[in-house]
Amino acid sequence: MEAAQNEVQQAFTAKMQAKHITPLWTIANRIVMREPTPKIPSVFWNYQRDIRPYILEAADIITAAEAHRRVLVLNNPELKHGATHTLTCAIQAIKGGEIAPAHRHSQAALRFVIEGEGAYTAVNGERIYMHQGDFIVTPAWTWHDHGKESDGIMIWLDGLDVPLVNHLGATFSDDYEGDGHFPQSRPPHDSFSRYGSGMLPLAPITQRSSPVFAYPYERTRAALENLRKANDWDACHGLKLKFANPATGDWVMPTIATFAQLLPKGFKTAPYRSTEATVVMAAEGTGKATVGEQTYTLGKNDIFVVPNWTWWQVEASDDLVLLSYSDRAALEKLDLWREQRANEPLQL
Ligand code: GTQ
Ligand code: FE2
Repeated sequence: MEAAQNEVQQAFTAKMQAKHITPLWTIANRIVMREPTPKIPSVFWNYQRDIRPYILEAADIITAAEAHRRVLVLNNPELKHGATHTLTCAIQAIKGGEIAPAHRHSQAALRFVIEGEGAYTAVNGERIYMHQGDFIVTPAWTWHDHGKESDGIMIWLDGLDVPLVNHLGATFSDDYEGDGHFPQSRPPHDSFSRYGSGMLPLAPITQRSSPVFAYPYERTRAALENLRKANDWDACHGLKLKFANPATGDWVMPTIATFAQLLPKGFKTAPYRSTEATVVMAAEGTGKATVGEQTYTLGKNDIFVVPNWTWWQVEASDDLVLLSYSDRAALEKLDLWREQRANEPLQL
């Protein structure tokens, strides 16, 4: 508890303030709390109502070249930039004939593809053509540009560790000089064949992120569908898998953990909380999510935020597939990841 201050102590505290010094006894219980007290609320965006009309409107009023990235950032109401205190969530669109020019940055990025066909992300000159539900990786400091040769629009979710990296004061970025494209260096989907087919090159793999840049939804969905036959459900997660770096078994990126999850029709998860802050997108199906005091009705491509240390549960009205990402990969490296399952004591 903070000690109540008498007049002499108050005067002392005030005097110290001018020197940018604080007596610890006046603030102790605000800086070393008994448990995490999230600084952000949960948030929800309905894709059809809150996102789609506006990203289509953005596509009418600005070109990808002009915008550099045609992106609408989904912000937590408590933050200037970020869906959580560590991660951003944004919606990007590209139209036929457009190029989003190559650049690189120390922030890592992921994409969950929402709608459309035919656009690619090129990572270090390797094109990855995107399909609905695909999880695409843009490791930190890799050159990346996006493009679309065919007609029509393509829309996807971007998740980046911008608030985390910026908070740590470690942000760098660079624009590629030239016509927008980083030169094509490898055939499309080369990384998937080289590293993602259950085989690996003989040479050692040294990069810190997954050498695979695309985790196609087709494969994700088939894995979940086949595994449901095992009838091996986790009370808090249903059937939840992590996307993995095939060279290490670790998370795909050093800072961001990514997941795919199946909740079969009628399944209701038991309450769960952890120190990670998570952004969830419903890739398929319908259901209901309860996050803290809030309850959200989920449809395809709806997005919600689970703040750190907040109880949440999900109920599937239909077979429900969730794609999600969190700061767990960073927290684990700092030995700060903790979890608690409903009706289990907290073990720290
Ligand atoms: O596609 O390169 O949402 O650099 C934010 C920053 C997307 C991107 C974002 C970026 C990108
Ligand atoms: Fe980028």
